[in-house]
Amino acid sequence: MPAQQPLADQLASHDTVVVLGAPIFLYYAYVPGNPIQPGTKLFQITNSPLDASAALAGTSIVGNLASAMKYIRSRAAARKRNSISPQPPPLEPKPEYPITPGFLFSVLNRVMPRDAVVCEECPSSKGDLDRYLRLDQPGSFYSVRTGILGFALPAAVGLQLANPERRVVCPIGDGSIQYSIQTLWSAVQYNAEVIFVVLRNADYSALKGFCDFTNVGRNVPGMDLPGINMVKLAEGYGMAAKEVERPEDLEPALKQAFASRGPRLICVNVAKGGQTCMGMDQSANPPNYG
Ligand SMILES: Cc1ncc(C[n+]2csc(CCOP(=O)(O)OP(=O)(O)O)c2C)c(N)n1
Repeated sequence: MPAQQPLADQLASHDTVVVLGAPIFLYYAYVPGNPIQPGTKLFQITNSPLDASAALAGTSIVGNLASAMKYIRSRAAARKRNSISPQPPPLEPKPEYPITPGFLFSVLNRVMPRDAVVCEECPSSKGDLDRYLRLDQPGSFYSVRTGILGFALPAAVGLQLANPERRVVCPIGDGSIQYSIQTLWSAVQYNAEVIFVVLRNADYSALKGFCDFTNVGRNVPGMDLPGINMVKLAEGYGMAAKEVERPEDLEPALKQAFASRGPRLICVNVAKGGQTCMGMDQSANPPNYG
C-alpha cells in the first residue's frame, strides 16, 4: 500500500485511530465534548474512493483492507487496558407498566437462543438493546451504519435464509417497521423464521429526542404514530402475531414464539421516550469519550 510509510510513522504513537472499511462518519447532530482525544491522528483505510472523498475528518487512504489489516497487526503493539475484567452485568430492569425497552431487552436476552442473530432497527431504544442483549457469537449483530430506516426488516429475512440453523431476531420500532413493511409478506412466503419484536410506543421517540437535543422544541408535526395495529398488519400479510401489553405476559409470549416454527411478530407496547437521543444520550451506555 502506498500509505505504509506515513502509517508506520504513526502506529507507534498512542493517539492514533485507524478506521478500517467504514467511512469516518459524524452523525447529523452536534454532540458536545470530544469524541476522541484532542490531537488524535485519524486515518481511514477504505477500498472506496467515494467514502474517502466524503470523509469529514482525518486522512483517507484508499487501498486493500485485508493487506492493511495484516500490515497493522504485524506492527501495532497491543494497547494496555486499564481493566481486564469485563463490565459487570447491568441491573435487571423492573417489570414496570408500561413495559420499558430495558425490561423488554433483558427478557429477550434471557429467552432467545445464545446463537441468535440480531438485526435491529429500534432508534430510541438502541442504548437499552446494547446494554441488555449479550451477544458473543460471531455474526450475531447487524445494524445499519447510517441510521437510515428500512434496512432491518429485509436484512433480517435475508439473514434468516442465509442462516437456517440460527434464529434471527429483529427488534424494530413501530415507526421503522413501516419503511419496508411488505417484507413481512416475503418472510411468510419464504418461511423465513424471523422473530420480529416490534417496540410499539406509538411515537417517533428518537425524533422527539432530537427536537429536545437541538432545542427545536416539540411543536413539530408528524411525530406521533397512534392507531397502528401491528397484529392486524402482520396477519394481513399472513403472519402469526401477538400483542403484549403487560410485563408478566412478555416472557411467555417470547418463549412461545421461539418454540414455534415459522416467522412470528410480537408487538410489545412499550413506554414512550427510550433514550434521549439515538445513542447520543451519554447517560445511557456512555461512549468512551474520556
Ligand atoms: C428513511 C428515513 N426516514 C426518516 C428517518 C428519520 N428518523 C430517524 S428515527 C425515526 C423514528 C423512528 O421511529 P420508531 O421506529 O418508532 O422508533 P423510536 O424513535 O420511537 O424509537 C425517524 C423517522 C430516517 N432515519 N430514515
